[in-house]
Parts: sequence; structure tokens; C-alpha cells
Amino acid sequence: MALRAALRSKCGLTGRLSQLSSCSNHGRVCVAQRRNNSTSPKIKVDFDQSTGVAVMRMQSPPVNSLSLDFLTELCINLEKLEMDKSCRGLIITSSQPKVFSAGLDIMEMYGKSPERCGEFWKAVQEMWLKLYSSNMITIAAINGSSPAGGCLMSLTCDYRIMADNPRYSIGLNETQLGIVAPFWFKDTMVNTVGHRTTEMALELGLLYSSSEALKIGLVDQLVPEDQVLTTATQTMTKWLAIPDHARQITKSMMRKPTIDKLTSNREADIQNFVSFITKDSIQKSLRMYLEMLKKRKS
Ligand code: CO8
Repeated sequence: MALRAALRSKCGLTGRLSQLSSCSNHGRVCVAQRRNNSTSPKIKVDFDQSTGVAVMRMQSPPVNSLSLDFLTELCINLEKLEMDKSCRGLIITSSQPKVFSAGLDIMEMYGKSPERCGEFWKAVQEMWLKLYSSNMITIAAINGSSPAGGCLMSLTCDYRIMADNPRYSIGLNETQLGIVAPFWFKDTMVNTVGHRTTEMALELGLLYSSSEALKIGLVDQLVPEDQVLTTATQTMTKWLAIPDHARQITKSMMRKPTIDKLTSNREADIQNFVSFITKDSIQKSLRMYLEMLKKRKS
């Protein structure tokens, strides 16, 4: 109850919180969220208490797009793991074939009221804040394409392992949709690959193949697709050998200035987003992009 109350006030997700259910399975604790309207959980967490490592699988067909419901579940799961001191590491991966996450759900930004857009953006901020400031060791096991918000989610992690498949792409492609990556998306990328590479990548909305992503340092390692999760688990063992307090203080020292920039400007950032995204010209760009996605399919 306390967790839900905290999330209600923190995420502003009143009325959207799902029912929390948990089950035990051979020493692992499986945590699933069910929404009040009882649709399937979009996130599945398996926590192995013997290793202190949780694996979070995104399982929202078709492409794990980050809708408000999805983000709500994600935030609740992250909060729960963060509060469990026995959980030291988190691996994030996808259950969907070929896609890690398609980024923000474009339908959440198209034809919605300013109030709804504001609620959505607050949840996006919350996801970033929770992941980027996590005390846990976080590893992204990127087993498919990861554009825009999907790339951002990976960038918040301490380490990124991607499937070595030229068909998969990753990057902050916002300008291709006629929208602009906000400053904290930009800062997260700058902190990872540097200023010049980010400048080009963001202006052109570049999506990189997995090998290009490795070359610029957007991901740390490429492995065959069927080894992404096992490699993430092996890598986690290496990170777990470092004393938590020393690693956590170091992580905070590196990331705090970037985090503070958003926490001290959250409301203004929400207002910026709402006034930008509800402009007729931006709505038109989003409609054209959605049509392009459909056409590409047919
Ligand atoms: N949101 C909503 N629906 C989506 C999204 C999305 N991000 N991505 C794909 N879909 C839909 C498709 O339209 C399609 O719908 P339908 O089945 O009804 O036709 C369905 O998901 C399946 O898509 P595909 O057939 O394209 O699936 P593929 O497996 O062939 O490809 C990809 C998967 C590579 C992920 C591909 O779908 C793709 O490129 N999607 C677009 C990704 C994208 O550009 N995302 C950007 C989102 S914006 C963002 O995250 C940051 C915004 C910051 C805002 C700042 C404003 C100020």
C-alpha cells in the first residue's frame, strides 16, 4: 500500500496502478503486474534470490512501445526491486522477437489532450529518473531494435550488450519524426558517446546498426543473438564482485549533475513537452510518420 501511495504521488499515476501479484518458483520470485482492467502484464520480473539478480522482460506486443500503462508497470517494478536490498543487479531485456523497445508509444503523443500528454510525460521522466539513478547494477540485454525511447532506456544502464545482427538498429531518431529529443535524452547520450557524436546523431536522427553502435560506444559489446542474456548474466557476475557502496557512490558522482538538471526542472520540462507536442505542425509530422510506418509494412 505504501509503495502504491508513494508511486501515486511520485509518478502522478493516480488511478492507473495495477494490482501487484507475486508467486514463488524454485527459489525465484516472479513479480507480475496486472492492471485493473486485467489485461496481460507488460513486464515480467524474475528475481533470483541466490544471486541477487533480477531479469526484467518487456513483453508488450508487438514492439514494447512505452505507453502510459507500460511505464506505470515498469516504474512499480523498478521501485519494488530498488527497495529490496537483496536485489543488487538488474538485467533488462525483451520477450518480443526482433525488438527490444520501439520507444515511446507514438499513439500517446498523437491526438491526446494536454492533460493526458502531461501525465504521459511525467511517467517518461519517472522511468528515466528511476533507471538512471538506480543503485542496482543495470545491464541492457538488447536483443532487437531499440530506437528513440528504447535507446534511452538502454543508455540509462551501466552496460549494454547487443545482438550482433545487422538488421537491428539503435539510436535517438527523434528528428526523423519531426520532434526533438529533450535535454535529458541528449545529456544521457553525451555522457555515453561524447558531444560531437551526439550532435551529429541527434541532428540527423541517426539509427545505427549494431556494429556501428559498437564502433561509437553506444553499446559496449556485441554477441550472437542467442547469447545476449547469458553474456549479460556473466557480465553481471563481474560487476557484482565490486563492493556495492563504492560502485554506487561512483555511479552517483558521475550521474548526479545530469539527474539534478531534470529534477530541478521537471514541471517546466512537462510544460515544454505539452506545448510542443500539441502544436498542429508537430501533430501533422507524427501523423505522417505513423502513415509511413504503416506503408512500410504493406
Ligand atoms: N509507437 C506506437 N506504435 C508503434 C511504434 C511506436 N513507437 N513502433 C511501431 N509501432 C506499431 C506499428 O505502427 C505497427 O502497427 P500495426 O501493426 O498496427 O501496423 C506495429 O507497431 C508493428 O510495427 P512494425 O511492423 O514496424 O514492426 P517491425 O518488427 O517491422 O519493426 C521497429 C519494429 C523497428 C521498432 C519499427 O516498428 C519502428 O521503427 N518503429 C518506430 C520506432 C520509432 O521511431 N520510435 C520513436 C518513438 S518517439 C520516442 O521514443 C522519443 C520521443 C521523445 C519526444 C520528445 C518530444 C519533445
